Amino acid sequence: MTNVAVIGAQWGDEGKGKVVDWLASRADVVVRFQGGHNAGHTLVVGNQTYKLSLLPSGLVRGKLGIIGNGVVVDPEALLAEIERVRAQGLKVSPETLRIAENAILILPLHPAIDRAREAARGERKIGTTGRGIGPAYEDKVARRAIRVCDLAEPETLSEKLDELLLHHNTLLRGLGAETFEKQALLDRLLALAPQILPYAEPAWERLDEARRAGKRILFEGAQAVMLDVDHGTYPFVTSSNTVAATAASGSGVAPSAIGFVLGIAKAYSTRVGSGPFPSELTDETGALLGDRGHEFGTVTGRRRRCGWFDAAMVRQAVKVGGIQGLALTKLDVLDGLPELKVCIGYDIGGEVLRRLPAAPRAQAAARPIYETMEGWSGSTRGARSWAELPAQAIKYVRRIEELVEAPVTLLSTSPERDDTILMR
Ligand code: 2SA
Ligand code: MG
Repeated sequence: MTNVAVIGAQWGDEGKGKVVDWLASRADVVVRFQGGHNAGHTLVVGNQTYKLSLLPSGLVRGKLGIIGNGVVVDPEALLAEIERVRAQGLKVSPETLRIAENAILILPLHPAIDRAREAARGERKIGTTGRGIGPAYEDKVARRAIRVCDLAEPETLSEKLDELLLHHNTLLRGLGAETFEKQALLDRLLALAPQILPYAEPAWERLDEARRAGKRILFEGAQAVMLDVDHGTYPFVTSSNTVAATAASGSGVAPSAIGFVLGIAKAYSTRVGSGPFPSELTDETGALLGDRGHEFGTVTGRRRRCGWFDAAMVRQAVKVGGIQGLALTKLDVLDGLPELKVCIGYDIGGEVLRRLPAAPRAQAAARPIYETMEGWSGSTRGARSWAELPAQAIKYVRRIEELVEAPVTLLSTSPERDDTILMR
């Protein structure tokens, strides 16, 4: 197996955790390269369910996990998550987990700004996870962020806190939120330092060594292409690039180190948070998909919006995300529906488009153009071979392949890791 990058092809929650877990058994190293603890990756192993946010999913299989430089790390959330999975019996130590020394830290002021800003936006809120992801990436690009390596240099921390607080306390005051005090933050970081630093290292070097030793690397994306800060439904996006190219820049490897890009798509669509969703169903079919698919946010518990599969959007995600094959998940949620619709394009004020335009008002005005397909009466749940699938379900998958212009290479038929069909 070559090195695989796994990315979401819709708006997140496509079942990346399960697929990464499936692939992790064939990999040596699993790397997270963007996002932070806004991600929620659910892994079902036997009768244990692991909900990971920041930790690379490979840890569950005892594989080396690396948190790459492209990730924003909330040190307290990380330590809490480590404790939580340890209580479930997982071994997490500097032997099994490494963190890029140049990864960005999320400080308590970041979620405070995230939430205050969302509150100020009112109706026009983005629907962020409130974890401080956006404000932390803003600080990175503004060159004032505190990085993991800074924990080893108290003077650097002190200088950077001055700059950060000058900026953020002004903002927090303007938003009518509580400000932060330097000494308290500095003490907190200095107390965290000895707990975080044992994991820190130049991760690029370890990845380079792994590559030269012929080890297989799995790049674990979070969120999805339609939440990409450049290519997604901006401004209703997350603050990182979620496309496969980020696997290289977010971990410090060459683009050529990524052998295959696997996109994950759910057999229908969901979205959590605000923003355009042309194929959204606000009727009982939407509610049915949500109930059957247990569509609630892993991190925030928010109910996810549900709708038909949007092939036009996934096709776009395939193109911009660099997706070479798709893993289609949760097909079983569609079991028994008499009729299925697939969005193949948009009608925007009378103009027909096969892609989602970039301008927000045009996106909001996009009405789905559907192709209707017959459903299937049999069950696909837990199927482990192509032969177990109803003929109509196979037709549905084949049609999706044609429309999105990418082969379906994996089919996942339940949250259980082994309920997976390798298609080619
Ligand atoms: P943020 O917090 O700045 O990244 O939010 C910006 C937008 O990105 C969306 N977003 C997500 N969408 C789906 N799943 C995500 N992870 C969790 C999960 C979400 C949860 O796996 O269930 O528990 O609610 C995720 N993370 C970010 C977010 O909804 C905003 O639209
Ligand atoms: Mg999720």
